[in-house]
Amino acid sequence: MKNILESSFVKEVCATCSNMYRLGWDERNGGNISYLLNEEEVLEYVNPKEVIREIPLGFNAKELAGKYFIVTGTGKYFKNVEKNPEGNLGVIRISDCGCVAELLWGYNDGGKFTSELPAHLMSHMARLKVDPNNRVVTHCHPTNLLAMTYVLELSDKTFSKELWQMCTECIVVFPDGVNVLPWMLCGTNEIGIATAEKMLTARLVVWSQHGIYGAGKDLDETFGLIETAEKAAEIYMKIAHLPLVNTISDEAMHQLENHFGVKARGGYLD
Ligand code: 2HA
Ligand code: ZN
Repeated sequence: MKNILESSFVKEVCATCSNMYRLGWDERNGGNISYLLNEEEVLEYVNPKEVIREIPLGFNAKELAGKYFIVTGTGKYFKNVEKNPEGNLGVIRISDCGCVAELLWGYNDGGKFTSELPAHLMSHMARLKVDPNNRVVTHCHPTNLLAMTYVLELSDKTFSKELWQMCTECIVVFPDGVNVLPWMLCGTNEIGIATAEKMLTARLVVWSQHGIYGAGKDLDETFGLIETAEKAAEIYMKIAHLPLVNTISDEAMHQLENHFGVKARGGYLD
């Protein structure tokens, strides 16, 4: 068995948690990451027959049976993940029944996966339906995106268009826009179901007055997606109270679509 601390997936999750912490998106125990691992790769580091503990999921994830994930732990601080990966992260396999997480490494202080695992695994199931290459789901609390949910109508189209208009590259990075959920109780199966539903049409889902979920094919892409939306939100919050003199027109958005070979969400542009 190779040393899992040397694996690219542990190193990348550690680096991502530190970056997100430093950007101020993950105060205290805020935020969580789940990363669907390639079976061949993970089995270089863990013995699939040595299950440390079985942890009930509290919902059914049968579509993900047999899949391996690395997941941040509940109550853990992103700030500390890099210093102590084995205490703050876990590698789990979803059991055949889809109702139990089989712990193969990590959570070594007796801990368990994030309280937001329903939203994570349900989002994985949803994204895999539209993009078989999706591997990462990330949740965090980016300051400006959160601020926007206090001052803007909570509609998918309004949010998407406002963000697209704040930076030229936004429509290229997230042509599907962002979807928005109203305030809901976090850590529940209900918010998981609602998030997954919204994940069918966009890779970004805003949780009003709470944070955001992003999904993508790897950690870099998912991080970059949230980073781009948060940058746009920052500009929005800098200008929202000022008279708007210029913007990016829908005509300009069409030029961007053509030039970069992307297609904006249907019905969002004139
Ligand atoms: O786990 O961010 O939404 C900490 C959170 C809950
Ligand atoms: Zn949160």
